[in-house]
Amino acid sequence: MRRLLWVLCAAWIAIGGPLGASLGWAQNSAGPTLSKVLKKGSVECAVPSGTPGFGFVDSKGEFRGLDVDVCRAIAAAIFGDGGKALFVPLNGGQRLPSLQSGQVDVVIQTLTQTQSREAANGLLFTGVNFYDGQSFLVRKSSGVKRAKDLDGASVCVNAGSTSELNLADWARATGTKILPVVFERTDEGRQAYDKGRCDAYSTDSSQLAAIATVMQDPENQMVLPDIISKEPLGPAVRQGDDQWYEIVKWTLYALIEAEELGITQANIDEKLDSQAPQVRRLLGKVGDFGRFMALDNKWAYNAIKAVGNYGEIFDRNLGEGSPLKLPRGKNDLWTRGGLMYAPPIR
Ligand SMILES: N[C@@H](CCC(=O)N[C@@H](CS)C(=O)NCC(=O)O)C(=O)O
Repeated sequence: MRRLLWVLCAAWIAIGGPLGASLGWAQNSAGPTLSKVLKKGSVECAVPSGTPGFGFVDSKGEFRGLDVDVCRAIAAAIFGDGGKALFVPLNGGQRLPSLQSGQVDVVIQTLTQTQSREAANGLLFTGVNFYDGQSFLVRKSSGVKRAKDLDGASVCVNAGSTSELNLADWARATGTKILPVVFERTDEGRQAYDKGRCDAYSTDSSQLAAIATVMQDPENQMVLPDIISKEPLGPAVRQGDDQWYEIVKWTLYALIEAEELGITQANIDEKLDSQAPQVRRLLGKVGDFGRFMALDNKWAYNAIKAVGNYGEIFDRNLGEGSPLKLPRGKNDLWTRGGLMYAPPIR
């Protein structure tokens, strides 16, 4: 039996593998979404527009942020040009319908991966680009130090978000009396809190740290240390186009893998001469990893060259190189105790 298995396995490797690749078992012609993207010459991404660190428009009118850069990486993987990313700002409740209707090709808008967002909405999450958790923003002058101090408080929250649901769950589970004040538009909820309409504002804690900086009195803002939920944020695509799902998924993984392999935006051209097999595969020196997704074999090279590796993207937008200075924490590589782990590109 063992011998038979060995023979079958050897036969598959000898014949099936190479034959599969040469016969094109690998899907290497453009599927529906990639064809559409190639035809219009751009990738349209729903991204945040008013959340420093994740997605916002800077003083020069340029979109910046972690989610924005992941979109640029996808555009670069496809076109060799991060400038082919188009950004579509939406309110929280519009994010899922925008995919269903075909308005955008991918949503990368601080979107939490949940079971029902996939199963009930015909979507697929392609991975996690930021591990977050929900908390509360309060005014220091209110004296509130912990979530339990919020008993009887009004809390501004946005509709169409997991934040709204988590708040209700948390209030029920802890027996805390909360008055939720729900807003359709992302900016309205925040402004209402800023104007004193609510005692607290609740959403993902890293977003709170970011928006605290743009409140009227940033010094008086405090994010509570209590984390009431798990918010794995990441890109989502429509179900039914496996190739597009793979392109978005593996582009994100390529950015994470690049960090693990020490490939940066600055040294990537030197790394083209590396003899390390993993580096050579990632950068398209060997193998057909791009072509398997109907892309150029330099897909990952182009993505990394355009925006840097995951660590560089984090640092520039949210970490030490940004005004927010958020710690890497769970978003560090698995080799340093974090959760960022890319399956092998081979
Ligand atoms: N991550 C949570 C909640 C936080 C969130 O992403 N909020 C929405 C608004 S409801 C948003 O897009 N914020 C960023 C922005 O548009 O600037 C979710 O997926 O529902």
